[in-house]
Amino acid sequence: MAVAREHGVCAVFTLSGGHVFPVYDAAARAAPPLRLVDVRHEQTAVFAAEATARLTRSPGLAVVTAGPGVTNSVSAVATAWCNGAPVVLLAGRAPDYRWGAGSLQEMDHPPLLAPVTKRAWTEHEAARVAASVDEAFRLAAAPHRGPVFLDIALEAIYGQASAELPAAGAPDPVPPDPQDVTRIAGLLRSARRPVLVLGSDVWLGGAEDAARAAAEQLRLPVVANGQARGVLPAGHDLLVTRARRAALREADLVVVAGAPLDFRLGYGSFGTADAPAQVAHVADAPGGVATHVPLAGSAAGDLAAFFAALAAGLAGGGGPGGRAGTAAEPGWAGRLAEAARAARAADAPLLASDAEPVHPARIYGELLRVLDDDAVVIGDGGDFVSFAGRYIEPARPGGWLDPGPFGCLGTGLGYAIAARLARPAAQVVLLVGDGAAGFSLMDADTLVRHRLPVVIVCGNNGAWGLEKHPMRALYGYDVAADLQPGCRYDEVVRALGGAGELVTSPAAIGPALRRAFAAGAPYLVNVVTDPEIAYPRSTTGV
Ligand SMILES: Cc1ncc(C[n+]2csc(CCOP(=O)(O)OP(=O)(O)O)c2C)c(N)n1
Ligand SMILES: [Mg+2]
Repeated sequence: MAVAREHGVCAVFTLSGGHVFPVYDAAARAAPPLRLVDVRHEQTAVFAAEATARLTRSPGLAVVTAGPGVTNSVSAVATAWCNGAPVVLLAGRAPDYRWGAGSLQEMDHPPLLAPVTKRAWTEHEAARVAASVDEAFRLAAAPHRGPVFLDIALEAIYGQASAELPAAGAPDPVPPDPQDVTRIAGLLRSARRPVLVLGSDVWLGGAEDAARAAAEQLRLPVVANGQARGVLPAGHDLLVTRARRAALREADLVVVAGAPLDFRLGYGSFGTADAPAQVAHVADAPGGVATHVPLAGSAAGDLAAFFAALAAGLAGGGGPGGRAGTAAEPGWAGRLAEAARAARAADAPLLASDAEPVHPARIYGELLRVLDDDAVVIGDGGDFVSFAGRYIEPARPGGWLDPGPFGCLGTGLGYAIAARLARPAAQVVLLVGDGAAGFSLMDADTLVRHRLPVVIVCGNNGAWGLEKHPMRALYGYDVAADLQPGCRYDEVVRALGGAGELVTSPAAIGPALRRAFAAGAPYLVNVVTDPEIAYPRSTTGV
């Protein structure tokens, strides 16, 4: 635990099991003790560790018992893997001396975890535990970040040994190759309609200020994804996320930094069939540069260094488009800004919808009135969360937590627990679908036991909406997509010691949200919404 603390760990997320008691003993007896946050499902522990990493930008730690403790963690580890989140998962393991004889929960875990971690291995020697834990943290935190798994054989974890504490300290950032940056600068210089796409690694890599400065200096329209949402605050004249479709279609050059070129970005194909855009991909490590699309430029390395070098490379001069030293089309950025403004203006009627049953957009209309700039907003669900992504434009980076490309339902309570701990003074709002709620709502008990007030807004359409509507569209009918209409998820939270209420009319949403934020307790606002409203979706991810 001393090693974990050296790496910035303040809380250990866990669910008890005898294979890991020595870890608890070390945390409890440390001076000061390390906070143990014991949850109701291992998945929640790992999601909480992941969200800690994504919010604090230092590694998160989850500790689970052998066998089912590990297998229950796998979906959350895969989520951290897909999100590039530095997470260390420490696990117990059946004893070596009886290996093969069938001990309780005997399982060789690393092969299960290897495909979704940077490394998964077993420590067998008590004397080497400290060094292995140190290695796990270093590896998790080095770009491209990700989860690391270490299990410790029973004899080793219960064994006694003294070991030197490894010296702390992060490795120096590796800047991208200057020639690669020069090439991208050249592309930008001659582009007429450039767009800059920012992804979560911009935030995780501490490059948000450099990215904003570069975008502003070069007058680049910006589309922000994931945790980069907020790098340019809502209302910024270069922020064109709401006009992303036009921006990425009309662009002649798209520079994507800190995000993979996956389904969320049309697999890296921009422009039109007749006039494809050039693409430059910038990743925080060489393995992250896309290989499935032709790239006009690429760079790998520290993203803050990339943006600083790019801005320096393009400084000075004067171009026809008003963008220093470039060939940008006059009015390009302004045109997209206008399209983004028009999209926002077009939202107004739905955000204020008086329809009954409630239109999900109205929930966001009400939420936007009460959200602070530093709020942490978490989405766990289908259509309900897609609406959130459309309507909520964060004021600051790092406060938006969606499940990322693995799309795993059930992140909600784990993320909320971590958010409350990481940002003690900020509003924490979990937006959860009624379907998604089923995966983790029992962990409202954890919020209660650990006195972690968060606001949970359940978009309750009585359905797995994001499956129901597509199945209907494909087959003309749907099965296995209905849930109980108006189910009292608020009563679940009340039964667990929190608070909540049911809302069935649009006018009641605002007052309920205000009560929830004022409650100082875990509070679920259960809003019954219209099951017939489907999110207007253009991508399926397939
Ligand atoms: C663990 C997991 N199981 C299944 C899915 C498939 N899935 C994606 S969205 C969705 C529906 C979510 O329903 P709900 O949370 O109620 O949100 P809604 O779409 O109704 O707003 C399902 C089942 C998934 N993404 N993750
Ligand atoms: Mg639903």
